[in-house]
Amino acid sequence: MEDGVQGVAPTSSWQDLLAGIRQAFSTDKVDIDVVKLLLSSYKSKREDWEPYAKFDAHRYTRNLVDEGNGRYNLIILCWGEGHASSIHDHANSHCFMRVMDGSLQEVQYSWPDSSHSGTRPMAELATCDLCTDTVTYINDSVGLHRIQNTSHTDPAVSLHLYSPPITTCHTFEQRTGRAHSCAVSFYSKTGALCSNYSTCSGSTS
Ligand code: CSS
Ligand code: FE2
Repeated sequence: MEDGVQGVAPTSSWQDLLAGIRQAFSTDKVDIDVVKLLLSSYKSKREDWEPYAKFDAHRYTRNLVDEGNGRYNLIILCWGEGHASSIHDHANSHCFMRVMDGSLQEVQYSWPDSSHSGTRPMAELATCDLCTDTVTYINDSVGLHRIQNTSHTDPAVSLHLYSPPITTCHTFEQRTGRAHSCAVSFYSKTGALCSNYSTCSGSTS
């Protein structure tokens, strides 16, 4: 495993991580660096998160780990080979992410220019390859993004923390910048499958 923050090997257990996050969100003030450090400090063991890692053959899944007293949601996302999200915002929430297995690619975009709304291709800001154990952060001031598992042979799993919890976001058409409102849902909650699943992952145009 690669070293964690500033060359220090991760030491925290899954229980430490869950308790540390609960503590970090015990007040309304979110310290982004503290949460990133908590996620980096976790020494990943597959048996901790695998009970939540439920895959679908056709699209990525969102699996609720912890409702976080209503202040945040901790979610395991499962990405089959070639699966991708739409370009999306984060509904004014913080979005923290750690890759638990495999690799993912993040492509960041700027917000569409409102004076050309719905008529111009979206501008790419950056592309990052996120290997196992990478921790990243985004919010709406940073921009929009798409996450994708570009591998044709390996699945990927990532742990996401959204605060406040996201129930509705916007997806964006890459070719036009046109936005659509989208309700998000869970494929499973604390290990039990849900019905009526929707990821908003359909629009990749
Ligand atoms: N925001 C997407 C995943 S990429 S951060 C989602 O929660 O479905
Ligand atoms: Fe996202």
